[in-house]
Amino acid sequence: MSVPRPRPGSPPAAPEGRLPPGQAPTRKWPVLHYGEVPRFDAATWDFQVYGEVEEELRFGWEEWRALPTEERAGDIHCVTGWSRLDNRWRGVPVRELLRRARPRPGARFVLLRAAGGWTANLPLEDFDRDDNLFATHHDGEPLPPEHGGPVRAVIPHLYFWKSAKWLRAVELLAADRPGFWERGGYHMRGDPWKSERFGDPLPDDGSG
Ligand SMILES: Nc1nc2c(c(=O)[nH]1)N[C@H]1C(S)=C(S)[C@@H](COP(=O)(O)O)O[C@H]1N2
Ligand SMILES: [Mo]
Repeated sequence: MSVPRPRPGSPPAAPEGRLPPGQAPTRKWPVLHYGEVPRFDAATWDFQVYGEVEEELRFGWEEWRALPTEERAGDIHCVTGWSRLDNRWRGVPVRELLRRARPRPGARFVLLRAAGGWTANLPLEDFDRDDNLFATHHDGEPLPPEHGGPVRAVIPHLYFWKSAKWLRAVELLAADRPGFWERGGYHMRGDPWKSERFGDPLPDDGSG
C-alpha cells in the first residue's frame, strides 16, 4: 500500500481550517504593490502617529530602532487568492504605540500612510490587536525593500492589502476614509474569513 505523495512543485497542503474561502496556499512570497519601491534614507525617514490622539508621536530611524520589539507568527491571505502560512514576523507591537499615543474617545478608524502617498484604512478595533505589528523582520531576516522594508504594517487577520508596506504614519480618525484600493472598490474592512473582497459602491463625494 502506498500513501499518495505530493508531486514536486505542487502546492503545500494547508492544515484543516487554516485557509479562508477561495484561497490557495503558496510557498513563494509574491511581491505586489502599486508604483515604485521607495528609496530608504535613514537620515530623513520618520514615523508619525497623529490625528485623534492625546499625544502625537514622531520617531526618527535611530529612535525607532530603540523601541521594544516582539515576535508573532501569522498567515498571509492576499485578496488575489494566495495564502502564505506560518510567517514569523518581528517588529514593534501596534499596541505599544497606541498605548503611548492614547487614542481620543472619538477615535474609531485608522488610515495607514505609506511613503509615496499610498494609504489603507481599517477600523481601530481591527488595528488595536495584540497580533498586529509594525514589522521590520520576516522569518529572521530584515524585511527586503520590495516587501516593505524598513517598516511595514502586519495585520494578519485581514487581507494583506491592509498591511501597508513602507509605512511612515498612522492617522487616527473619527470617521472612516477610504484608502488607495478602497477608493477603487475594495472592502473597507477586508476580513478574509467573510470574503470581504469588494465593498459597496462608495458614495460620490464630488472630489473625484
Ligand atoms: N505601500 C504599499 N503597501 C502595500 C501595497 C502597495 O501598493 N503599497 N500593496 C498591498 C497589497 S495589495 C498586498 S497584496 C501586499 C503585498 O505584500 P508583499 O509584496 O510583501 O507580498 O502589500 C500591501 N501593501
Ligand atoms: Mo493585494
